[in-house]
Amino acid sequence: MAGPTVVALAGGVGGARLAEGLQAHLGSRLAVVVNTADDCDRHGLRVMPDHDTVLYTLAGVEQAALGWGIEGDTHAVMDQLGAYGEPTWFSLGDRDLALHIVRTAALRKGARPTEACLAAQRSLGLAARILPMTDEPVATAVATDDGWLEFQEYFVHRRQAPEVRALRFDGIEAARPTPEVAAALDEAAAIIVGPSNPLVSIGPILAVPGMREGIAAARARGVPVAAVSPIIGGRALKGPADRMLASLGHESSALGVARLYADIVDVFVLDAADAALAPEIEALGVRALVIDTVMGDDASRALLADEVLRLLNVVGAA
Ligand code: FO1
Repeated sequence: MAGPTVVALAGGVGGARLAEGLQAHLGSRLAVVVNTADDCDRHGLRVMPDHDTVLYTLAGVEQAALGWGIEGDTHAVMDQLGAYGEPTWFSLGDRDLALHIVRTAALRKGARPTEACLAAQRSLGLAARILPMTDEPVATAVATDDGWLEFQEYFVHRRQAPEVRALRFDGIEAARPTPEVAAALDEAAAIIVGPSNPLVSIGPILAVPGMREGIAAARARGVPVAAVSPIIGGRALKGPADRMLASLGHESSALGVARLYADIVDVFVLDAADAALAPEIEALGVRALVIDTVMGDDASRALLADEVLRLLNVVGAA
């Protein structure tokens, strides 16, 4: 390991894109802790969407337009599954399925999810490590006017249409950070909360018993912790975070998100569009850093990562 570790917490697409910028600077010094509460069984295979979104993004093969899945993937298996009467609303590409087949086989032989995921990362030649937040099963359930829904039923099948009335992370009480996550937090030189959904992507990670304590212990050792706002101008760049914040009683703004993180971060990074919120964020006891956070392309992702690392005084390997 060339130098200290930077630990990023990430969920889906937004967090994956910042992780890509961080990997460009840090290589094997980056560990990305990912949410596993979106994981699901499809056609008898274990799918880990947030891990896989970060995996494909760090490998540079993700579907650029969508953020998940593999660019140029085909869907012959999905089409044939439909012919056998299987549901096809959760679309799995042929190349994506290869990962689910290999990972499910490893799990059946007794491997931990972390071990199966690290093996896939090595196969794809990743420099950074992607660490599932826990190896115990955790599943997000979403309360709507149609009752409790499994996460992918809400997110994909219902296209995030229902208003979210409450969230549940089933299994969270029995979950613990993996040994790999605990070690990464112990050796962290900086911790970065990515611009992912604070409620259903970062929320489950922070809800793992012991996770907040691990972050607090790092801070007590002087490790800087920063969060990047996923909300810009009151809107989420992608996904339902803005509506979910509102329907669950939070302010749908960078300030609303800062309030959720105020007890675990030293710095809150917000977009120039929200500069006016900086004084109220600083009133929370958090330093507000205003920069251009919209990561349109690889260059801007690396730039945001560079800014955040400079802010955290962690000089990139480059
Ligand atoms: N999102 C969709 O909106 N439609 C899909 O059909 C879909 C399939 C899919 C397959 C594998 C995978 O890793 C992710 C997939 N996603 C799909 C995205 C996924 O629902 C979200 O990325 C996360 O669960 C939310 O962060």
